[in-house]
Amino acid sequence: MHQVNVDGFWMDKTEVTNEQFDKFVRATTYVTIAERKPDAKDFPGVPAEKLVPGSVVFSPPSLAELNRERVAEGLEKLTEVPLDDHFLWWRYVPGASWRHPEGPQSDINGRETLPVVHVAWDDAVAYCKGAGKRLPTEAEWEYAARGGLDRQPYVWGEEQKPGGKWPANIWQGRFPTENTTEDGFKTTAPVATFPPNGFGLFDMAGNVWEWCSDWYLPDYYAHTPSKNPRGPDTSFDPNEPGVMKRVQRGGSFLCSDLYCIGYRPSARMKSSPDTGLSHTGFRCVKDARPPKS
Ligand SMILES: [Ca+2]
Repeated sequence: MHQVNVDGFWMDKTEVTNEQFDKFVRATTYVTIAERKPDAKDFPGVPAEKLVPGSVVFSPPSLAELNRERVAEGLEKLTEVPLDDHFLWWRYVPGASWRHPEGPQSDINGRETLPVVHVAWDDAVAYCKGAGKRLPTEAEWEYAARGGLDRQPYVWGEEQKPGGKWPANIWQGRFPTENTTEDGFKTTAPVATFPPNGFGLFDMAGNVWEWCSDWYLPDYYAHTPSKNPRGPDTSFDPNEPGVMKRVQRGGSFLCSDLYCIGYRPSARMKSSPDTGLSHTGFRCVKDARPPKS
């Protein structure tokens, strides 16, 4: 923990919605990464028939399904889905994209006020640019999330569930197989469904993860410059060496206190910039004053 200062900035009150993203795409004919055919030279060794546009969708196995597979492989039955293997609940779905969040048969009709998902970092940057804004730095994001509170575990304060009510769209139940939807939502919620933080910003905890502009290094954040830290010049994730990653913040509807507790304002996440996921979105910021030239 250390103190940093950030210059004044404005931040979108909500995550960017499907409706907002749709307007941007119509105006610019922008095509998101999930909708583009993957380039063979970026995926050496992958057979041509597998190089199809798509995105990664949350698709948890049931314990029974998992055990059927394990028995077939001669492995012991499990009593819970293990939490150390995220490949168990993430699946690459051909045709999945922001327009088709669960795959080609799904669409966003009636989901106008839900946060846009399956947007890669480059897609988020393109949207912000088109809006005359930019992605927040990780430090800006955390400052904004805390909403004026000092060193509190949650963006709303100290108690996890004040007054017995969940103040954010996160996961209740045994992740990833049991979602009790105690907070009212199984997946994403319309933006601004839950109360805002002290700065009037909605969903700074939960709903969807939000891209930041910074590259990810595990130890950078503990030793940043004290003035307007902008992230390291390079990226390294010890869990996946060789894959450059950008920072994400805020947690999502999939964050459980049994697993990542990613909805705390101190929690960090990272993902490769070309990856869209069904729980990842973003919001933009704008400098309060143009920088002096
Ligand atoms: Ca969020």
